[in-house]
Amino acid sequence: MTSSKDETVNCGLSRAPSEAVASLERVTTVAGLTLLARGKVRELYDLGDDLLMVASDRISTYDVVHPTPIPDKGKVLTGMSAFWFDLTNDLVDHHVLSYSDGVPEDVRGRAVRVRRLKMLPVECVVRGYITGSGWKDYQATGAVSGLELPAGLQESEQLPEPLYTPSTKAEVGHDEAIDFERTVELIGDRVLAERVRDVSIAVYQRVADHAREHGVILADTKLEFGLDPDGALVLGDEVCTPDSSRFWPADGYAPGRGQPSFDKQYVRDWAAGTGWDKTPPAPAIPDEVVARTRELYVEAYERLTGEPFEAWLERTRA
Ligand code: Q0Z
Repeated sequence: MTSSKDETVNCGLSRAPSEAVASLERVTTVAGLTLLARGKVRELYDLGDDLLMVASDRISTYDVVHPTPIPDKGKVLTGMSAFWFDLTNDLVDHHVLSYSDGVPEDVRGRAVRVRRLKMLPVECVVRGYITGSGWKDYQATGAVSGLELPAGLQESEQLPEPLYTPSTKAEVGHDEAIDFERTVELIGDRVLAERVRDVSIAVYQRVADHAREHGVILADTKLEFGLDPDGALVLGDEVCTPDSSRFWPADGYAPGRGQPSFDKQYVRDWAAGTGWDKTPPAPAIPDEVVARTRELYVEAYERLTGEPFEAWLERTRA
């Protein structure tokens, strides 16, 4: 999203993991692998020809990571992303190679071996509902990413059609909304920029339709693409996880107010209730809130994919 839920920290520009020891920060790395990049809750490793993307159990609310992990969160998000890569495979090729072969045993289930791509410098945000920074921009200007919207929209209202509202990857802080013409400049090829836009909308539509049939609204999502060595467009990163998207329960949805998120609302409500002012450090999460949040993640996996979470663990030999 434009609210940059998982900012990348380039290791060359930040502290190396071994130097983090003196700070309060806790950094775990996969034994024997070279860390290429770290997001707030994920890591990217060098596997030689390929890359390894590893999702942690860390959770952030209000853009701050809590010191307490949610067990299995990384596995749920990896499994959910795998399901969407598969569901959208006829629309666009993806970067996934394997969830088991070549994946170290200690991270199985929450890691994926992927093809190394040349990533495009654009965050491909698609919105089916007006919320978050899109709602803010609309209220201020009547437009989002240069697209004029009808007057009188309410917060969280479904848009007449899904909107492509790209952003740039900011080095630090929140991503910046850009219009389509800026993506043409950044990508350097109008036809490719059009395909990226059209595929983004098609992927959103496919996932949103599936989710809606399972009682879940996919309000918006952020996709990333890259080019393979032949110059073919490939869907990369993660697809429609709760960390890259907004999922709302369809039950109880009503425009005119913000909607509770499927996964994190429970932690957010608890965190806000503690009186925490939403500046770092985030508070430790009590056991009962951790347990309920884990349940909500697993329920989301099972509801959206239609299979027991155990099936994902078995398939990945986690
Ligand atoms: C993904 C990211 C993460 C931090 C680069 N297939 C690919 N080829 C080349 N680069 C990437 C990918 Cl997915 C790539 N990111 C985002 C993921 C931790 C940053 F797990 N950055």
